[in-house]
Amino acid sequence: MRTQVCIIGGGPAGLLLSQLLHRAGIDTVVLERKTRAYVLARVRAGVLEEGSAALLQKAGVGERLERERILHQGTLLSARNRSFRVDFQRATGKSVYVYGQTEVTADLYAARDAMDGKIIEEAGDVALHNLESQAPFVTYTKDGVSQRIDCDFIAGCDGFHGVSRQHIPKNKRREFERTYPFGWLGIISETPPVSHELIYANHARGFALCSQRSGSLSRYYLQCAATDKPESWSDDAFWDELRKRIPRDAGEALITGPSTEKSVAPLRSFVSEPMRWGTLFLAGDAAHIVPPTGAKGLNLAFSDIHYLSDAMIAHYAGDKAALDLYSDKALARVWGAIRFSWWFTQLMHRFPEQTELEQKLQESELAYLEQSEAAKAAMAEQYVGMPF
Ligand code: RFL
Ligand code: PHB
Repeated sequence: MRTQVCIIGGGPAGLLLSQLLHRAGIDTVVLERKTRAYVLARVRAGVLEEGSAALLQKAGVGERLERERILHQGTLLSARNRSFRVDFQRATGKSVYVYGQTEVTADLYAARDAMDGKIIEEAGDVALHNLESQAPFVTYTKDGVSQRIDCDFIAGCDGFHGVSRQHIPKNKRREFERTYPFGWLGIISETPPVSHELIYANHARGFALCSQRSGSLSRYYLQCAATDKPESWSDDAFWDELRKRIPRDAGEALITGPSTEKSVAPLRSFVSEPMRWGTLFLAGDAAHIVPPTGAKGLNLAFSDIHYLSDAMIAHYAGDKAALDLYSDKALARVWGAIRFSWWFTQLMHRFPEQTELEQKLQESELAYLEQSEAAKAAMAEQYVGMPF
């Protein structure tokens, strides 16, 4: 088989790239290791920046998003069971949208199907070849048979555990990493959200987050030990702990119910540079990971795809230098989000080795954020997303 761009990974980054290139008349094939049902069942991000929503509109997949998204003009931050508000709209003139990653992925699959997009599910043993030549190719197995795709370019959109990044020689790649000494235990419950706006709570017992998917579906998270197993947390234990960490009025109003999903996610900051090697271009979690505190992961994957799709479209239109700028442009925005996510994670979590001095500094910074419009504006500007 031959295509122009072979895309490894059928997550949000890979699907959006395929869709944007297709609309510009560029042929793609997407290779996904898992089944579509598996990809669609993965519960992950919930917050979209306006820029991400605009990109989905541009890709022609914004119709349901436009109807169902929930506009959030601010967020609540809480310390010691007392909350204050950061008004995004007032500080930046921008808002964010709550619209689940599961919905985004479903919309992208539907759009690719409607245009007869080539998505090969359950592609095993994916390997990339001849990356430094003009004639790269990808091999994989499907139903036990080996296959080959020849192409002009390969987009590595296969997430943090994917194979693409590993094809960049170790001595040409620099990795920057920090693993945080805790995880997030997340649940979904078919209960109305405790608050219209998200609540990010700093508490001596650990961080908590109240989020949502709709008026009747809630998403809550608790900071937990990285080694905790979701099975060892009963629903009752989860609700009791959440109530202790969030603002008092929210704790009293909290409506609980059985969880329909429960999982523990590790927290990590990670960047792999450069994001291009020969004919291979990395995008999304394949190149970088942020802790979820700033709600940046999916949005960063989308800004990479904005830069990459523009560069590929310009390349095929005759601008042979366009692709050379991709890695630097994407990395500049990536480092901004890495820094913001690290800052917000440091501010809101309880670290096992935290000294009393560090705790006082954290309290003081939260107090400053509460009092200072300038500090709120800086936080809001980054939360709603820097322009791209
Ligand atoms: P994905 O979604 O991991 O998709 C990669 C795809 O590649 C496939 N794959 C392979 N395919 C073929 N061959 C191989 N060898 C392959 N290896 C892997 C995988 O099966 C998969 O389908 O990466 P992508 O597309 O870059 O998208 C990134 C986002 O999924 C991620 O950044 C966000 O989910 C992060 N994130 C959040 N981001 C936000 O912007 N806002 C949020 O509110 C937010 N909350 C979160 C999050 C991530 C979380 N977890 C579980 C890590 C909350 C959580 C709890
Ligand atoms: C979510 O709803 O899953 C969510 C929201 C905000 C975050 C992280 C996750 O910062």
